[in-house]
Amino acid sequence: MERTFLMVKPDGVQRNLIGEIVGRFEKKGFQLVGSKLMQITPELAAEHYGEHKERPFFGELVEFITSGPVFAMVWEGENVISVGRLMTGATNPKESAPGTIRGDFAVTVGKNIIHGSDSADSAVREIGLFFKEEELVSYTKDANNWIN
Ligand code: FUP
Repeated sequence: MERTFLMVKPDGVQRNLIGEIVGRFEKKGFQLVGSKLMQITPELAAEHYGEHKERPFFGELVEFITSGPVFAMVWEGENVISVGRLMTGATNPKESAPGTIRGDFAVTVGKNIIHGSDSADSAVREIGLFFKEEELVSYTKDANNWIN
């Protein structure tokens, strides 16, 4: 089953959007297989955003992502990488459609609430950067067994 790395950025944590975002992915039908509230170090930030290291906004990006706790998650499900990106919305909230997380909650590209892996290779790389194998769980759900 496909897995992706999603992360509520410091602005999303500060604005109390963790529950909203987790709820959207749960209700969609994806399964949470790992999560943690954590502080990103400058070293991890530089590694995570390595592809942007020559870009003019790199310094600000690292400063922002290390400015407060983030909520890192691994989600599992059919096509979760591409559907997760759809649910996240375009990078620039000016272009992200209403109904997407960025379209509903963000105004500027600098503070755009959520990160989501953009490919299968990125997902593997990012999950490995943020989580140890033993922090991820595989399980099946059967809600009817938990009512009585
Ligand atoms: P995304 O995959 O949608 O998160 O976007 P990118 O990987 O292209 O960019 C990562 C982050 O860099 C964005 F979330 C915000 C920041 N960024 C800027 O600040 N300015 C830009 O022009 C592009 C990206």
